Amino acid sequence: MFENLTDKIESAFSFFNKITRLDEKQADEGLRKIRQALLESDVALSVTKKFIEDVKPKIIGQEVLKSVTPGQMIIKIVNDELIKVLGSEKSELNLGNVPPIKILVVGLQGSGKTTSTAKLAHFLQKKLSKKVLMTSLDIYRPAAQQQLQVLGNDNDIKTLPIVEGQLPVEISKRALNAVSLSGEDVVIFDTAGRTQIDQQMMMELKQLENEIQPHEIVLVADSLTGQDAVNIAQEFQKTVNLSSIILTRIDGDGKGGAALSMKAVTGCPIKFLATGEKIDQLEAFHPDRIANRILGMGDVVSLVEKVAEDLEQEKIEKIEEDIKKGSFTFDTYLQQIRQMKKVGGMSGVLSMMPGVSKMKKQIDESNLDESLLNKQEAIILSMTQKERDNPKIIGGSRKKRIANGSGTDISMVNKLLKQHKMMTNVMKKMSKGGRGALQGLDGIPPDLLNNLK
Ligand SMILES: Nc1nc2c(ncn2[C@@H]2O[C@H](COP(=O)(O)OP(=O)(O)OP(=O)(O)O)[C@@H](O)[C@H]2O)c(=O)[nH]1
Ligand SMILES: [Mg+2]
Repeated sequence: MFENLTDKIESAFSFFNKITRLDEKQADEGLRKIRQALLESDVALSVTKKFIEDVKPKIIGQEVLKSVTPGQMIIKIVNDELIKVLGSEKSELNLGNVPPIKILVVGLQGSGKTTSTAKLAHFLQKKLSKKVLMTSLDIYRPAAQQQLQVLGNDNDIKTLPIVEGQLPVEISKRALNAVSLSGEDVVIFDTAGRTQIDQQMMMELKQLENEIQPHEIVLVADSLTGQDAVNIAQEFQKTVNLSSIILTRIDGDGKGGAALSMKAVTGCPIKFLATGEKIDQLEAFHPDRIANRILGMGDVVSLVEKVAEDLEQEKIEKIEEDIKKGSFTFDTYLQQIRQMKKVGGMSGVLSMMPGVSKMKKQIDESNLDESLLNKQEAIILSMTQKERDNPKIIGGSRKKRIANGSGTDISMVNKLLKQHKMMTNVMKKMSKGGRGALQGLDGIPPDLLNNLK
C-alpha cells in the first residue's frame, strides 16, 4: 500500500539530500517534485496546494541543525505536515456513552460495508471486550441479511434473527428492543448499498438516523476510487451526520490519495483502514504510523527530533549560564527571541525555567505578540558584532543605520536598547543571589514590562 506515493516522494527527497544549503530557489524545485508526487497519487488539488503552502515557509526559514543534513530536516518537516493532513491525532470510536452504543454503517454499493461491519464487531469483541450485536438492514439485495449472519456465525458474533418481510425501520426497532433485553454493549447496523443520486434510498438513511439516533455514523469508502471516495463522503455528509470513515481496499491502493485527502476535505476523521478480506484485516488509523509508512523514513524523523531536542536543551542551558554569570549580550538575547518564537512566545521560555510562574502570568497578560519579537530580531541582526557585544557604543548615527537596516524606526531601536539595559540589571540582581534568586524574584519589574509593550 502507498508504494507509488512512497517511490515518488523518495525521488523528491533524493534531490534535497544532495544540496547543502537551502535557498528559496532550491526549496521551490524540491517542493515542485513533492507537489507532483501528491497530485499523481490522486491527492486532492486543494489539499496538495495547502500542503505545499504550509511546508514552504518552514523549509526556507529553517536553520539547519548541526549533525543533520538539509534533506533530513525536510523529511522531518514533510513528515509532520503529513501527520497534520492525515488528522493529527488518532481518532477513536465514540464508545463513551451509556450502552448500548449504536453504530450505523453506510456507503456505496460494494464498498465493503458488510465485511467492515463484521470486522468492526470482531475488533470490539476481541480488543475491547465489548458484547456486540450485528443487524442487517439490507432488505434489497438478495441474501444480504444471510451474508451478515454467516459472517456472525463464523466469527462468534451475535446477529439479530432474520424475519422476512420487515422494513429497515422495523428491523432496527426490533434490534434495539433485543439489546435492551440481552444487554449488548454495542449494536451495529449494516445498511444496503446506495448511490447518492438515488433520492429514495438516501431518504431512507435519514429516516434510519432519526429512528436509531446513532452515536456513530460510519461511512465505508473504497480507497481504490481515489478522489471519488472523497466526493462520495461529501455527498453522504449532506444527508446524514457522518462521524467516522473506514477506508477499505487499502491493500490494493498504491496511491493513497483518498487517505490523504479525506480528513482535510471532509473534516471527518478516518478511524480504520481495511487491508484485506479477512475478519482481522482492520487496523486503527494512526496518522503518525501512516506518515511513516508513506515516507518510509521513521529513523530519520526520530534522529532529527533527537538532535533538535538536544539543541534546544543546549540553548536553554547557555541562556541560564549567561544569566548566572550576569552577562546578557544581544547575542544571548537573539538566541532567546528565537527560542521564544519556537516554544510559543516569551511565556513559553519562562515556563521552562523553575520558579517563574509569576513572570509568566505577567507576560501572558501583557499580550506581547510575535510581530514584536520579529522586529526585535531584525534590529539585533542589523547590529555589528561589536555593537552586540557592547551596546554602549550605539550612538545616534548607528541607531539610524540599525533602524534603516531592520526596517524599523529609531524609537523601536531605543526601546530595545532600554529594554536590554533593564534586563541586564535584572540579570545582575539575580546572578548575585545565584540561581535561587531567580525563584525569589518577585515578578518582572513593572517599568521593564511596560517598556516591552
Ligand atoms: N481486498 C479487499 N477486499 C475487501 C475489503 N473489504 C471488503 N472486501 C471485499 O469486497 C467485496 C464486497 O464487500 P461487501 O462487504 O459485501 O460490500 P458491501 O458494501 O456490503 O456491498 P453491498 O452490500 O452489495 O453494497 C467482498 O468480496 C469483500 O471480501 C478490503 O479491505 N480489501
Ligand atoms: Mg452489504
